[in-house]
Amino acid sequence: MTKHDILLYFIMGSNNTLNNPEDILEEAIKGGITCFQFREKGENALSGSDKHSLASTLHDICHSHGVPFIVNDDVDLALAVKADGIHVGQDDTSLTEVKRRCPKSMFIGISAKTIAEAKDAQDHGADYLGVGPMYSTSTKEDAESPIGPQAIRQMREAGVTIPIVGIGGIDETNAKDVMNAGADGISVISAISKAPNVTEASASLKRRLT
Ligand code: 3NM
Repeated sequence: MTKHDILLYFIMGSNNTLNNPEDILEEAIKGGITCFQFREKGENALSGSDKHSLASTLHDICHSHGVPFIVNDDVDLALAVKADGIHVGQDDTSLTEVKRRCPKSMFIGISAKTIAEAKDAQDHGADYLGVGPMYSTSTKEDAESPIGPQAIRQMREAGVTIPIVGIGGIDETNAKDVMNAGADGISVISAISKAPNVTEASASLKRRLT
């Protein structure tokens, strides 16, 4: 995994859109997303074979376009569909356990909110960090209060060198501020999944990043 892969990191589960998730993913890929995370969580989230089946379909779409496919917080599913990566939160399966269970080729991302969490993840071999919420978000039901782009700046100053993607409430108006603070990319759900024109929203976000 390179820093380029997380430049425009799109996350979606079936409940983040009123449309067909396959179509949304295809349109987002056309707009230039560089990475995709399947995050099936919250109200009306799929489980069991329905979750597995959607993961496989979205994985196939990603693969046919050379876009890395990452599974959120479900090691069994990530292994079953041979995902390119797995993302875990601080309260999910520990990094040590994820590393023990997953092949070395599978990259591992972890959410970090504080310098201590970021350094700990770096020391334990995380491949990238998701830092947030940058701004207030209504997409994640249990999101904490925003920490702002300065949290990324402070992590960089404290010696965190692994790739960082900012997350939470990011849109066209604030994406550049997150990058300027030291992020290698931005991670979004609603700015893409709920956009009236998904391809144009993705392309437009990407233009703000470089
Ligand atoms: N994780 P949107 S915020 C999935 O702070 C997620 O770790 C967050 O959705 C964190 O782009 C968040 O619609 C929701 O704000 C991101």
